[in-house]
Amino acid sequence: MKAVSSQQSAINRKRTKNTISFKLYLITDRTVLLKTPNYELQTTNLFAAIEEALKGGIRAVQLREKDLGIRDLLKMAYELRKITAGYAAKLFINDRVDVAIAADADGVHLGQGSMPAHAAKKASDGKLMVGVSAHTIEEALFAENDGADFITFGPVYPTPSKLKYGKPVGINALRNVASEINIPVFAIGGITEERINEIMDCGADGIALISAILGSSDIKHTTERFLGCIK
Ligand code: 3NM
Repeated sequence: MKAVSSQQSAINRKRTKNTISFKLYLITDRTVLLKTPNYELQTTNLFAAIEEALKGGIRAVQLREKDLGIRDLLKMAYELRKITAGYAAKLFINDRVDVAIAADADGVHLGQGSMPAHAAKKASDGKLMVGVSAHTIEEALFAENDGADFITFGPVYPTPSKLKYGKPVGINALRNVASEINIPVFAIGGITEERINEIMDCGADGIALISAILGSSDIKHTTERFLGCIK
């Protein structure tokens, strides 16, 4: 096999990293929305909240409503597909490759208990983009070698929904993963506006988040501020 020079591998790395067109990845959670202080004034439901984020510039949304049965999830996926398409935004479905295919989503986001990345690619005839949640360098390397298009890595900071899994991974682990992994790395977990610079300085390619946007009292403007800081 032909040896690849270090310059060539740097070019390949850059090319791979360029395949993801977004830097901010919004994940849905109806329960966060319900805790927003004045939520009835700003958003009557999740779709309205997502549309506010899209107006603010979000171009990637992951539907992640783990308590829903397949039919309710599919209904939400159809509706979100319509809404995101209106803004040329990507739609990902958490865990369910079948729902992603049925709803014409752009991709699927897989957890460590989901079908592995190579199988999601095969099941979708290579049509779905595949994101994988990784929490260790080993999981990140596995996802990359298994055909994932990008990973989320976290939780970087403490975040209520993940406290049961123990200590957050922290920024040193994020820096290490971002330097070792050739596919894009999205930092996740407890990310607020104040933490964006620290995260991006670690070499992350983007940020994935729920509450800093969905829990905000002004979703559109918060999204705009996030995007302004990431650029
Ligand atoms: N996955 P927030 S952390 C859904 O570490 C999710 O894989 C995580 O929510 C992981 O932005 C997380 O409100 C929660 O902290 C992200």
